[in-house]
Amino acid sequence: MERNRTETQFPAVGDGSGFAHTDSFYKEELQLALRNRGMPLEGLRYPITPAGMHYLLIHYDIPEVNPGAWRLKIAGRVSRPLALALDEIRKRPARTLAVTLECAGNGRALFAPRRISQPWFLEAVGTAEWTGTPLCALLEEAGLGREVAEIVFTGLDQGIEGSEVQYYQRSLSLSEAMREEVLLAYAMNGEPLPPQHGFPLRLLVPGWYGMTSVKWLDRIEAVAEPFQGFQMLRTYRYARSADDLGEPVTLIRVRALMIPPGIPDFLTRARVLEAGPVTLAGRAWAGRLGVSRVEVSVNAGVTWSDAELAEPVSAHAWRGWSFRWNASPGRHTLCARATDSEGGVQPREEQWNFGGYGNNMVQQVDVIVE
Ligand SMILES: Nc1nc2c(c(=O)[nH]1)N[C@H]1C(S)=C(S)[C@@H](COP(=O)(O)O)O[C@H]1N2
Ligand SMILES: [Mo]
Repeated sequence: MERNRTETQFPAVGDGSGFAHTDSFYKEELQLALRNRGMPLEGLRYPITPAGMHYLLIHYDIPEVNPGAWRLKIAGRVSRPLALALDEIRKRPARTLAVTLECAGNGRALFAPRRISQPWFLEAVGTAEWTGTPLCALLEEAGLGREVAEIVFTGLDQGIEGSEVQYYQRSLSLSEAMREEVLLAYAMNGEPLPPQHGFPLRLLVPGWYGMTSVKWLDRIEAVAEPFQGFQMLRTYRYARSADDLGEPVTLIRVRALMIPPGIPDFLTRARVLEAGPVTLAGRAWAGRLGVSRVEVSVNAGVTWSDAELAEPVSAHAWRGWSFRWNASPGRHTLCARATDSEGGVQPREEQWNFGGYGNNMVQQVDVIVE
């Protein structure tokens, strides 16, 4: 498609407000949820999430790529534009990093009202070992102009959002793009990237919410002005309303999640466990910061006790926590909350915003002890 706007009106979902006010989900939300799976929370057991269990978020379609013909273009305000084949990228210095990735919309479906979009509860997270070559060295080789302010990353996947026909595009400031941990990744958990995770090459920006890590890279451009594309200005903002620009969504906020204890009721997923000692466990992460503390409450947040912390899986990944609980018969609401290394703590109440981003309020797990 040559045009970049469409006049086509697509049918409204729900009452047309863009929000849902009940616990009933629309078929459009189910359709997105089936395409973009989450990590079952028992997957928190694994320090490195098996690739088939890692969450997925794909705005449009997974693009078809012919790896032989594919080239990564590095262009814009550079003195030596590059077009690199996958083999050439794989021959460059490689780094493998364990990185916890979380979608900025994780927790969106828990907001009231909820934005009609990808309806995550808490499962849009995972940690993989990504192998790739550092972006900074490639940019240096291309020779950045002194006027360069940002680097723009464009994917091969095309779709329509807000009437704009677009390729998925995000930018980073030059200083963020030049950080040593930013990778152009071609492998996940030691295997070539699966199509759904960005084959043949994706950006990986540790510490940032997932939208920054552009998949199916087509080109990287150095620009002199802040990039004002749809995915920068019209979405991924902490805004109060459609007219409010708000602040950009950037780094991952502190969060702890719990492996649901006991056994589930098939349909409702309600948890049932036996009275007596039980180890509650999970993982916690804080984007670029470390996690300094995890606390557990077994009485819906009335009182809190410190959990034990395991070493982080890597400098860019989650760390395990565990807590011994002597479960007494009855109904209990379990909570875990993390504090980051700067003292930031997860809120108990939702911090509502228009797009449904960054909802790191404390998780509650209802259990029935028999
Ligand atoms: N090209 C492209 N890159 C993309 C996306 C996309 O739709 N297209 N989704 C982004 C979002 S919102 C997230 S959360 C992460 C998800 O990465 P994963 O599917 O590998 O977990 O990819 C990001 N990169
Ligand atoms: Mo996302």
